[in-house]
Amino acid sequence: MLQKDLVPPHTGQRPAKVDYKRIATEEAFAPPDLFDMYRKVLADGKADAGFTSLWAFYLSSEAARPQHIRKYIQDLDAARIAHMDEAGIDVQVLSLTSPGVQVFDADTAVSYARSANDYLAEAVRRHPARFVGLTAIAPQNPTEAAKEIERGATQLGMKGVIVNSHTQGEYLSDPKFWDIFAAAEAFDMPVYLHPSSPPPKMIEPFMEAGLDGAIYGFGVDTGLAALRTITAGVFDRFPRLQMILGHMGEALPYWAYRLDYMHAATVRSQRYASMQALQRRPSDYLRENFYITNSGVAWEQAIRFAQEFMGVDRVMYAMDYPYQHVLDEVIALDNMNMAPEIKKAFFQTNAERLFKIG
Ligand code: 1DF
Ligand code: MN
Repeated sequence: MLQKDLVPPHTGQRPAKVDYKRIATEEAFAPPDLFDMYRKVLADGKADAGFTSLWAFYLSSEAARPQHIRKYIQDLDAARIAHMDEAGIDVQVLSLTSPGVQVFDADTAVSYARSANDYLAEAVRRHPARFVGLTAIAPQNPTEAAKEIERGATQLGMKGVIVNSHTQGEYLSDPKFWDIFAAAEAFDMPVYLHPSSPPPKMIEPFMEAGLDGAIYGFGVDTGLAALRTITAGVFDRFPRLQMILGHMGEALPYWAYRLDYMHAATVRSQRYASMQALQRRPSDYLRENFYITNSGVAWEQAIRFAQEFMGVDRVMYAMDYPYQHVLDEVIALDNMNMAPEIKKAFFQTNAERLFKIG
């Protein structure tokens, strides 16, 4: 059936009580000093165009949405939990907001990641039934990032790792970063590959059209970052590694046929030294080494396609609070035409299994 209005209309209604838990898996927070540090990076003129476009806006705009985000992203207590209760969100899987520490110099990034992780772990200790934490890392120092993954897993009770698409123009497909994947695999920590703005070499045509942010640039850069890990052979080297992509897999499920066809053709014709044969097809890695969430996309047709392609065990719910805090989206997802056990897998049990919750 043709769906006319993709974005649900505002009804002012609250989600109903349901017989599954709603676990939201891509929910952002910012410690109290993060914005001061971001302001300093902006003032120093050191940040790239993507960071500057994003955070100069969110830190200074007086429009309603950025004000809402500034206010609630810093709360890890009553205000956030009141919003969760109102939206019927039982659990938030929390991560340091994008681009986290990846905009800082290496030493600052390493030390700030530690303190942000300590801060998050405290919040999870205060609200153990409501919050789950992911470990933020500084790819600028892969050795320290690997140690922080271990500390998160063994001392802080973290359930995964958060990292954003690129680090000052460098992608995790570069083997110099692979200690990060080794640690994530060894400690059984899924890696949420979250968007950030495209890097300087890529951003100009996005910026001139106003498309660098969450509307499109985020997804393009993050899909690219994920695809690069596949084609670089990360999952041949770390076959048990699991990664998570938001925003319906940053469109990669829709690309899967083309990726398989063109990867095979390119390898056969030996066109690029950087594109070598893999043990499996690109789509196999997507289906065996990735989970995806619907963050920012409360769209049944897209979710059903993803479930068909990925399997119903690999598609999870996310709200993207506070960036996309829309109760009508929760209602729309509750009302998806889907077998009850599949809806429960989407909202609850897939996240429980992957993040070892409860
Ligand atoms: C936005 C969207 C910003 C997402 C985010 O972090 C973010 C946005 C700075 O709308 O500008 O995580 N998102 O994941 O869609
Ligand atoms: Mn997000």
